[in-house]
Amino acid sequence: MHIRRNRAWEMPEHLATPESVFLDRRRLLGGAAGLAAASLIGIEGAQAASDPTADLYPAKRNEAYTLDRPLTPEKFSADYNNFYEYGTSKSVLPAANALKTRPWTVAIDGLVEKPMTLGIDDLIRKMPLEERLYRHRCVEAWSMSVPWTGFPLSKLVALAKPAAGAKYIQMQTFLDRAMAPGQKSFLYPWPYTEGLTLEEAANDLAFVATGVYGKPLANQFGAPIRLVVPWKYGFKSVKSITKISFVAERPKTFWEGLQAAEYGFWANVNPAVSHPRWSQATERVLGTDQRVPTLIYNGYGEQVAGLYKGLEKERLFV
Ligand SMILES: Nc1nc2c(c(=O)[nH]1)N[C@H]1C(S)=C(S)[C@@H](COP(=O)(O)O)O[C@H]1N2
Ligand SMILES: [Mo]
Repeated sequence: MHIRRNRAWEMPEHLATPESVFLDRRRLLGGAAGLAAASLIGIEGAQAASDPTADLYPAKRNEAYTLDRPLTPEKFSADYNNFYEYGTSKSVLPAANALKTRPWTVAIDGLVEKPMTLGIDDLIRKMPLEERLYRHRCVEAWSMSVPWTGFPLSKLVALAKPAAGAKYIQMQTFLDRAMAPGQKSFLYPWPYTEGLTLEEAANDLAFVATGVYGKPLANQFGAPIRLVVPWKYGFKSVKSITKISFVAERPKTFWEGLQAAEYGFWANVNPAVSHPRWSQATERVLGTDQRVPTLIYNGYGEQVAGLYKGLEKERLFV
């Protein structure tokens, strides 16, 4: 296969969108409040006009998580989304305006000391928000690099206090057919469900995002709270979470339920293991005309490869 010599991933980090751009935009939105925000829906997607946590953004960037490639400009990543609750095309932005993100609760149940239901704003304010630049590699062989704001998943696990016997966490998206027309389709095993082992959830890279591009998450990114696990294919990063269950058995995920031969539980990125219907060797960089080589664990092997010692017989890369 012909691979372009022009390797975007070798460009220095200073080409990433500077934080000042986010700051300016934030000031703009904050100043004129609801109306200005509403008039921007066409470009950036809906955000709760009076988001009660908007003052927390932009959060300070954690310089331990930076990139070897430029950030994807928001105009591309905010209008090229997978969010099947709002349709199976990439242009879900207008449809996702129907997602109501307040009031919103996240239930924590299963094998925990005490099950609880947290209001989203209380939860966000309890957590130490920071910004991280992460790569994202969709199983469909496209990729992007975005500045998420959020907190380590390990902090949420600590808050939940898992009980003895808990081995996995299962995370679910809301289920509301009136709010999400895609959920009227009986072709899919709604609600969208994903899972991780507790060891994966404890890894420093496992992140819970409540914002992106220096603002609260726009709806199409999975507002108001989503998972981000950048060493795995994008479908593991479940959006718009309402329930987190601590369980003893490996949970059955949405895509496994749909097509187990093609989408497994582990779904770690690996250029050497093809999807049954296409190669995973390279990826198209969103917003460019470039294809670049895909890296094992999406370039995060140093941080996560150790999680899979002794599991070599499993389908780690599907
Ligand atoms: N609830 C839900 N979460 C989801 C999806 C979805 O359809 N529904 N799509 C997944 C897939 S395939 C990808 S690649 C990412 C896309 O995230 P983005 O739209 O923010 O780029 O979300 C993941 N999380
Ligand atoms: Mo994806």
